[in-house]
Amino acid sequence: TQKPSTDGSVDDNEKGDVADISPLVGIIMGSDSDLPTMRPAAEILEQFGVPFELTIVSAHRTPDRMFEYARAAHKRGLKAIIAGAGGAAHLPGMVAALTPLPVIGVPVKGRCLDGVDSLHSIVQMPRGVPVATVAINNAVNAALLAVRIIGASCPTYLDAMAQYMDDMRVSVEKKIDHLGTTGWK
Ligand code: RP5
Repeated sequence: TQKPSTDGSVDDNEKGDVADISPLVGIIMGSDSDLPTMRPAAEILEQFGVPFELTIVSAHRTPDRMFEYARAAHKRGLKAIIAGAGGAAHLPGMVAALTPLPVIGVPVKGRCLDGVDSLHSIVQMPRGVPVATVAINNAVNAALLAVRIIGASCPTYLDAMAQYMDDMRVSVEKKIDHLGTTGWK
């Protein structure tokens, strides 16, 4: 496996260097038109040093590929799948039906209906087949959740998440200091 870049291509400089790193997270999406929305997930995983792969798998246009991908995912060593889709967004739910891995769904906002169609398609799963659904277009949270899932059994990623949370607190506190307060603490 070569380290994928955030646009799904492989950087020539990376070839050979990281050939043995197996991806822990799979980022899949229904169409290349989802890439601008899903790319931030890849950026977060890069930031945390989580090996990942990124590709297009469409529930409707490439159903056989979806079956193959989802059925093999855990055997290839993936620990979580982030699936983004828009409109009649069946990809996350169908993948969750086919894999025992945790699936995180990202509702992608399409050209109509403000992404509520995608949200409802992904979040309204039947009992027994969970998809952890994040907010519309919030691929960042999908990746952070994937890091937490992996971190539950890997102290390196757990510590990195604790650090991320602390950095976030500090950055908000700086803004509070900058803004000042009016009558409260
Ligand atoms: C879904 O249909 C994709 O996930 C995408 O969000 C939406 C539109 O796809 P394109 O027509 O832009 O390829 O399957």
